[in-house]
Amino acid sequence: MSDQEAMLFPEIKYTKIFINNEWHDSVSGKTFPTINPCTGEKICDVQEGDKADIDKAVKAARDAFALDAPWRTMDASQRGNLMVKLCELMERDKVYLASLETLDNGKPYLDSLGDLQMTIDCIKYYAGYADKIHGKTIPMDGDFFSYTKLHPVGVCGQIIPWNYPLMMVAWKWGPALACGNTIIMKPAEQTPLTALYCAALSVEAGFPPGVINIVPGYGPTAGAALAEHMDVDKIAFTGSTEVGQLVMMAAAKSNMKRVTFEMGGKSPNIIFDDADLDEAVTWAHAAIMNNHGQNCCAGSRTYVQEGIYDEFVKRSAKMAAERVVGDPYDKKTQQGPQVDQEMFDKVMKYCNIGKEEGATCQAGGERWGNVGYFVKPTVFSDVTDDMRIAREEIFGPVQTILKFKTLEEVIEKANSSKYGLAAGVHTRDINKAFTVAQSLQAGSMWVNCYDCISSQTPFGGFKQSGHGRELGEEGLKEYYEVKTVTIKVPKKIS
Ligand code: TXE
Repeated sequence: MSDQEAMLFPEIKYTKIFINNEWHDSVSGKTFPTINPCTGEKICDVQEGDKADIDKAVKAARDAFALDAPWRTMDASQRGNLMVKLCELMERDKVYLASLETLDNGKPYLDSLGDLQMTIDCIKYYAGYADKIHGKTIPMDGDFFSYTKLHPVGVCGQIIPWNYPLMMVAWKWGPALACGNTIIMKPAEQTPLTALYCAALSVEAGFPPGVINIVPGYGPTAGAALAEHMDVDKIAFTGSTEVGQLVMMAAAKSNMKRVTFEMGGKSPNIIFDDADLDEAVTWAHAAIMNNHGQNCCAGSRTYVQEGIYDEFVKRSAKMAAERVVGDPYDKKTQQGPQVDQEMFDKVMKYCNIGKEEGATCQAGGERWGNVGYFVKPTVFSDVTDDMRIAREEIFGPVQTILKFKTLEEVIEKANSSKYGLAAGVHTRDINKAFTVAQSLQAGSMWVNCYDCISSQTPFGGFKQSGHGRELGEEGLKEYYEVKTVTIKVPKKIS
């Protein structure tokens, strides 16, 4: 079977809680359904983890982190080897994994394959770091010898969302495993299936029991239990800013565990009059429409300079109207359904708010078809900064196009948001590009491109979009503690 051909009905192999390399039923006996967003029908029931299951998983992860446990006594290079082996198994099963991702999430199959490639690249990138996490020797004053040792933080809770289920596994597991931590992951309730399959692959790869544990379940129960657990050393969260605040409070109130957050955004994408118009329209369209707008760094505020505004709107509306929506297994499809009823309702609500606020709906603005959670690619023009559609995260395929006159004005407007995850600027003038790049409060800044993310480059948010960084060397730093060891010596020899 070629990579291009999806499995239309991938067999569902794993639906239980994964602890100590074994599959468990939930302590409560409860299950929850995961839904096919194309149809609204149930795919299967999954064991519903809760506080009691989190306790079991934390115990397993703690035992696996004991000083004499195989994971702690293993060569660092061997940790890297296990990670590479996991990548090889993902590669072997890529048609299955990408098909399963599409079934559970609704994203086009070719996008799932692309996500899986980035998943593999990310784990491989961090695998290379496993035996290169070096401390320093430090010329301390006095008769002492001092060195730093970079220690794994310990037992790490990882709570992930549903928009990139496979990639989120890699972003979280990669740096955690490279540093030698143990993991309890709670996948999103909408999309638990691919993470569970990756867990099965981790056994085949040879990870010792308890190093990786997965507890599917709901946020306020399983997620909260992880965030407030007294024996979890760190929590890494990707999701909404509102829940991020809850997780931060839970971390503070329990044991002050380390925290890293990647949360929402309302990212500005700025197009100057002198930009290559075709290129800019295409980048700006992709910036908001990719992954159905369910992208934390989506370019959801398109600022266009007044001289090209009308033409830009016209071309953007045409592009949105021509975007192919439908069956995600069809290779021509660019956009599948939103992930669930709640997200569909949220996007439809904002389409209505946009119309009520007086923005002009140039394309879409309504449901696509009459089954599942599909939304027509939508473009609003005449959007002003005070409108809710320009301020709040819609998380759907809704482009809002705002007009600006000057460089100074657009910098101020772009920065006037509680978020600061990403931003784009399109211009042929290097000075304008540089000034914008220097001025914007955003963790990622793209010039004449958008959403260009790689394992090698750090990613994360200013302001309420996040704390800490993922990916790159910066992402690794979030998963180790720096220990300074100072030894009294008889006489300093410099
Ligand atoms: O997010 P939640 P939802 C934004 C986006 C979206 C909105 C709501 O605007 O429309 O958030 O999405 C777990 N304690 N983003 O409701 O609830 C939950 O089970 C601990 C942006 O899906 O934040 C899931 O695993 N955990 C974002 C994860 O948190 C809790 C991606 C995310 O869910 C919890 C997703 C609790 N009390 C949504 N409540 C991005 N940054 O990419 C929920 N969870």
